[in-house]
Amino acid sequence: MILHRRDILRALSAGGAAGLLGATLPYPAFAQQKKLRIAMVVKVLGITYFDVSRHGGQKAADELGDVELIYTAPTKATVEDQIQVIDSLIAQRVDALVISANDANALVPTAKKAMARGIKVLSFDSGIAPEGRIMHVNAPHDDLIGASDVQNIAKTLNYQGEVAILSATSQATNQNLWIVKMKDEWKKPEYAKMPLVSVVYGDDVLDKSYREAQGLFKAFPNLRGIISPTAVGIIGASKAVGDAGLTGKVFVTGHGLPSEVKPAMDAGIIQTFQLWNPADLGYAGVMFAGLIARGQATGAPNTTTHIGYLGDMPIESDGQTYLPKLLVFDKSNIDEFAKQF
Ligand code: RAM
Repeated sequence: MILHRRDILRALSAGGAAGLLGATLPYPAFAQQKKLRIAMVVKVLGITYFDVSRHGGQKAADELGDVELIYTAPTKATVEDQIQVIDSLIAQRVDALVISANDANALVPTAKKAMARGIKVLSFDSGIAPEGRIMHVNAPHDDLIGASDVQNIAKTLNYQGEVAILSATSQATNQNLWIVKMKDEWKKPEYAKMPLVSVVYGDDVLDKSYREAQGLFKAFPNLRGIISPTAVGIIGASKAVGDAGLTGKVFVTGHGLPSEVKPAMDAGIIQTFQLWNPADLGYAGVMFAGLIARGQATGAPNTTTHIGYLGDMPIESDGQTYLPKLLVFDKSNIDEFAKQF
């Protein structure tokens, strides 16, 4: 077939390049979105909390369509190991990174390198410092979480007795912020007879958390409470209390998955503890990353983005969006939540 200039012009005005090439080539193919590869990098492998976040992330990937979700982490919750994991993802030229940071500042150079290559970098759960990420998808506000941790153990102990904190790693952004906020709450006069005696670190490792709790029993024979704001530490601390025959004397609270914490609550070691839905956190992280990578959101402070079933999520002036609901668990609701996560 010989095409004359006027035929070409007619074809172009009728339907663009597809009109010219004939009906066999579907025009929408030209408009199709690029397949995205989004990597979710958590603190460490093997933690149920992050496995639940991953499910949320996968749901977001499915809803975004044409997204491959890569879920990975180091085997130890250290920033050095996490940098290696991220470097290899940069080499694989992923489109976006959604990172739960083992250290807010030490990840910045690596995150900047990724961003310089066009990779969209977000943090979720545990933040990267602002210069190393576009935005941070956070749990509920840190001050709310920290204050509630102290209130929870105070209610159990009737505002009396020595309390220690058993955290995750000493560099974790989220745990360290919560500890700062707990200490703020602790300054209030109602806690005068409930002193904070020590802060120790179980490194998000069950064995180490267990041993750190045993160390606390030895060092503080009058210890009455442990706040463990980590889904691993709360289990290690509770097991140590039970094994040491201290049930009824030492009580535990903090952050944990209802399904994992329920036995300790049934045993009377924990009366109340808290969390948010980790699946929501992973869902929001991946959804924001996908929308930013596709140019459908900026992730900039003071903007609001519709995040699927979570609805409109505003990014505050600090570059963070927060989950709205802090869930506090006790005997009245543990069974219902243990079925969910
Ligand atoms: C631990 C992790 C995570 C934290 C939860 C509550 O498993 O450190 O970052 O958010 O606990």
